[in-house]
Amino acid sequence: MIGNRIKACRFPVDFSMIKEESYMAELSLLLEFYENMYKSRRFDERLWEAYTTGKPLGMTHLGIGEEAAGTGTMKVFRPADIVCPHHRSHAHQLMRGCDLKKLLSETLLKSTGVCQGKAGEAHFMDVSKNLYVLGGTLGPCFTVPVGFAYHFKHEGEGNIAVAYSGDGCTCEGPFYEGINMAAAFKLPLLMIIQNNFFAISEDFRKMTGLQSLSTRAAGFGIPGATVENGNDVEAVYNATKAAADYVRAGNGPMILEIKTWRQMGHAPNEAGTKYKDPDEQAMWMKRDPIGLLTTKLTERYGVTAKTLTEIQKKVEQELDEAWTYAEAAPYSQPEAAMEHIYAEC
Ligand SMILES: Cc1ncc(C[n+]2csc(CCOP(=O)(O)OP(=O)(O)O)c2C)c(N)n1
Ligand SMILES: [Mg+2]
Repeated sequence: MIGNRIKACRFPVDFSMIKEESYMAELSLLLEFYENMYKSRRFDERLWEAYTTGKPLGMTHLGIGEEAAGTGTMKVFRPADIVCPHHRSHAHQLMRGCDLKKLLSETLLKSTGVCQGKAGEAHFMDVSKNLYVLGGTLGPCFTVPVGFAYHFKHEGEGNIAVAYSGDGCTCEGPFYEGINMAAAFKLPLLMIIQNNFFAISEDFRKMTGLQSLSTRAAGFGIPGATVENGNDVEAVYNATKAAADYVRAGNGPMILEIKTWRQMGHAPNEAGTKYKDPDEQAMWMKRDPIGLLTTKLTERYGVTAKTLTEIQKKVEQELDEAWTYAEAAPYSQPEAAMEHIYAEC
């Protein structure tokens, strides 16, 4: 039962009644999750290797250890929903189907990137996928998905807006203004807090008086729920499905918190982690999301090591091709700076 692992506060669905299998389709879905999580892990590890060997990179934030959060949530949303991941979101972008070569090119600030290398990671926007990264001015950017949700409410076609935030960003004022407006107008907004415990070097339990950030929902008169082990992709998927169904049904917004763990430093150039409790780090390393899923696949479903190795080889080949493509591509030229500022009518 996922009820043991998900704490709900004023959530209208009784999680204790949802069996793990109720929303989970079948093995093929878990294998899809595995492929995406492995791809995201290797994407980030290669970026780390590039940084440590002095290759030129744009600003990047690695999601190593947080792959289940992006993968399990993103699978739930429809193509017409508008999703706004935060700055640590390669797993989210890959699961949404963003092109690997264009994603890597954008990270390397090349003209073959989805935004011609002018956005980089923080402002990555793939309009064809209805995906807009909110990674620039953290806080004010949360009012943007409220606008999308406002549009969807009036459009009336059952689409929802999804905003992601880290734990730290939930301490910014516009976060409250945005959610308050969404609550007041009963907008179809799902707010996902990807709580990796740290905002750069600050532990959220020192920044706030809270143990769980979804409890903030009570202050807006909306439901909130927390996935306590957000490294379990199955639990993440099930909870997100229930939450998205609730918002899509016209009940107004809700907050879903996914507790996970940033295994590395904040960013490659801020790689130190001395501020972390070593016992807590060790506990979460044992809960590595890919490790948990591998155990589940092999022990519960009898998936062989050979099958997983084949997936890994396929992913490595795709990544090799993407790196060759992106590294060979030119940077945007100065004259391109004046393009794509206004919509061309
Ligand atoms: C308004 C604003 N203040 C500060 C920053 C710099 N900054 C970038 S990421 C970050 C930490 C965010 O922490 P959290 O929300 O927990 O997300 P995480 O990085 O842990 O995924 C900060 C302070 C920013 N981008 N915008
Ligand atoms: Mg954080």
